[in-house]
Amino acid sequence: MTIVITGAAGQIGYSLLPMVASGEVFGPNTMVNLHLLEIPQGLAMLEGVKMELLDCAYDTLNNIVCTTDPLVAFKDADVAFLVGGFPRRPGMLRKDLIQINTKIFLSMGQAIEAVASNNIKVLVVANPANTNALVTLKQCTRVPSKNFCAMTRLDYNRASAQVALKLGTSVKNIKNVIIWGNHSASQYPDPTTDGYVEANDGTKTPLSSLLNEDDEWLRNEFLTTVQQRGKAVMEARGKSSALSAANAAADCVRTWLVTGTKPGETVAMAVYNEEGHYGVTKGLMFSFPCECKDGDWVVKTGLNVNEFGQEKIKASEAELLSERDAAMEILNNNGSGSSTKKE
Ligand code: NAX
Repeated sequence: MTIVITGAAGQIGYSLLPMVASGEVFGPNTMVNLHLLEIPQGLAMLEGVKMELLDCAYDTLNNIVCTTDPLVAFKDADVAFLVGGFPRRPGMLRKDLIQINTKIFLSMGQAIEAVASNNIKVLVVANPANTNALVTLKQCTRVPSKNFCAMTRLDYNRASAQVALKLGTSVKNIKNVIIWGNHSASQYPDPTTDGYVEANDGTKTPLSSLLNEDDEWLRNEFLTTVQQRGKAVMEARGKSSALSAANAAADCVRTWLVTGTKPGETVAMAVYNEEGHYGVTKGLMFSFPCECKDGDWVVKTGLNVNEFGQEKIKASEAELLSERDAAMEILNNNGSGSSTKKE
């Protein structure tokens, strides 16, 4: 398989590369060719990372290409992790972040359209992840919109871990926590609509019955902890949450493309909302509970979201609509609107 990792010399790249190269994501019987994309300033560091990867002598690593040319990176690519982007600097407005990254992801989408495999699967990690993914997929006519996903798996892992801590149980027993919406502070982490604890003997207890006495925790401390976790890690470590982000990217792609979800279980993925699920505007990249099978995902439908949850979903939808409008305006002003392939 040919796997692209953009921003490969960055922090998340450094944690993600060993997971992809060692077989931890695609399994011990799949040989991988790594196509690593950087900007010119990152290339020297990337060469150092390549040396280390060679020195790991992974059985499953076939070949490494380091490049600054997206057309080389995406050539015949089967899977892409889009991690490279322009980071939000102190004092920078989200609008400015969207402006710079829209141009970057326009070029990623154009390269995918030009040279990638027809069935490439793309996970967007770089922020603003949902809108970057939308900009990318809009450039592609050969590749179905279903093949693009923005990462909310880290939020799902964070939320599941907080619930496990609260209940004093292992995180492996916590199932079907939902992340609704944007990978931003407007997301709605929701353990009680469909979540449950699965005991070692298989008994399932709904999280709504275990946490219902504690509305205050659910609606305040829990929400803020998950929504602000990236910032808290940044403040404590002085660096971004690269290890847990890389781990989540690996989890997301493994579940989506390799293992699938177990029957009845869901994970969080921000996917192209073609159907208008849960009343959310069609055409946004929105995080929903997803079931995965045979390299595909479906949104789990029919869940009953309470009024509090519906308000939160609306708020995140509003943020995504304004991000989408800002990105589309930039594409239009850039002369790329008319060449935007998908409406
Ligand atoms: P770093 O700044 O350490 O690395 C980013 C790398 O991307 C750099 O090496 C840079 O040279 C490269 N890059 C920049 N523009 C590029 C381009 N056009 N083509 C190729 N490479 C390019 O950031 P890191 O901590 O690795 O984070 C990467 C991205 O992940 C950021 O946008 C960050 O906001 C986002 N995150 C997303 C998360 C999620 O859950 N979706 C969580 C973690 C993280 O905050």
